[in-house]
Amino acid sequence: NKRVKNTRISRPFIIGSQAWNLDLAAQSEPVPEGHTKGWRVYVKAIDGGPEITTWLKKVQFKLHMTYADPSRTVEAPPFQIQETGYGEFDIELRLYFDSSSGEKAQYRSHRLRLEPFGSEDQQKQQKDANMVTSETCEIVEFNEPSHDFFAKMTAE
Ligand code: SLL
Repeated sequence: NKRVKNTRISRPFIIGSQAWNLDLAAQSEPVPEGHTKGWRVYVKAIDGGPEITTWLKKVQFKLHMTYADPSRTVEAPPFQIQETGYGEFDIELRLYFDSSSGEKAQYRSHRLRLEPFGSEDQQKQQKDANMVTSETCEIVEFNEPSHDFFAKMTAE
């Protein structure tokens, strides 16, 4: 599986989280003591952007060590974890690529935000919607990709 010289493939994608206040009376499942927020963290394509499933095969999310099983692996889309909790922390992500690529996993970090942030207007919107969304646009780069992987990526 030779490499394609002087070539780089770049793809944008999103790492994000959403958090909301739990309505403890309305929960169907019991919520652990002290947990006030629901949240999810995800890796996804940009709306209208290129697919990520061509290159992304698995995501490992490493949560705060206060979680019973902090290392969560998702092997198919949606690449997402949903949880409840009380505190903000940095989530460590490891992205695993299509096996034809021969690429090593790449590391990313995402700050889980539970409280409204940004300008006053933005905070008001987040409060009114009971939804704090925090997303960053990321780019993954494959330098001198393998022939097989290059073929897959350019066949999209
Ligand atoms: C803080 N430095 O104090 C952070 C720590 C801990 C987050 C946040 C619950 C875990 C569980 C949870 O939200 N942990 O009960 O399983 O703000």
